[in-house]
Amino acid sequence: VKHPLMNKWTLWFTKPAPPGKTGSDNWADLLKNVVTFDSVEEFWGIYNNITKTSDLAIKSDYHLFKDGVRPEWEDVQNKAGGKWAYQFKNKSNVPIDELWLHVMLAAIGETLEKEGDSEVMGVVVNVRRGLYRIGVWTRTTGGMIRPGPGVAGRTLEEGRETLLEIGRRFKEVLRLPEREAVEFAGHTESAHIGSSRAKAKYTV
Ligand code: M7G
Repeated sequence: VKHPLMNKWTLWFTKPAPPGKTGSDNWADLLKNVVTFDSVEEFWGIYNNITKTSDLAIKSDYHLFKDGVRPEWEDVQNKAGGKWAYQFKNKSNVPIDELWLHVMLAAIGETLEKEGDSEVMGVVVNVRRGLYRIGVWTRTTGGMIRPGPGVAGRTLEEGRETLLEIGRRFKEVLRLPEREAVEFAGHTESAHIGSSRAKAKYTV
């Protein structure tokens, strides 16, 4: 028996850049599509057979995105969006494998947002020198949406609340204490700066 997921998901992997190169030199060449699945059983089969995050080389990433969405700012479904992110700066004391598993399960189990919302595009873990970063990518930056044919509109207040709710749920999955801040930044800002160090638009 297979337990179907609400959505089909694709796991991607970013290979570490070769020595002397940075991720920006050949971002697209380093990004590899690993596997697509749409059931709970397939998820566990894959999870049990891939390298644990804690065993990955520096500059690796895992990206778990809805099928049909590339884990890139440039994708049409991402370009007006952004990401909630948190950096774990003490790598040796962080149960990163368990945290990343919980974030993946929240994504495929659709518990990162309210029922009926479809803002979440994917989740990502970055392995960097001195830190792990986990993020949730969203379709919008929490703005208003004008109603149109086949489009349910929303007010600015509703948009903002939808986005903040994802941030709060993400923070809960990471079991962060209240004093820690999870930050949201739009991809446009990140793309301009050329890294994930864009200024936060929201924090929870
Ligand atoms: P990062 O992995 O988000 O953060 O971006 P880091 O600074 O901790 O490594 C690293 C670099 O990868 C960026 O400066 C970009 O050159 C490249 N990069 C990352 N992302 C998510 C994208 C993307 O979506 N599109 C493109 N073109 N480059 C990206």
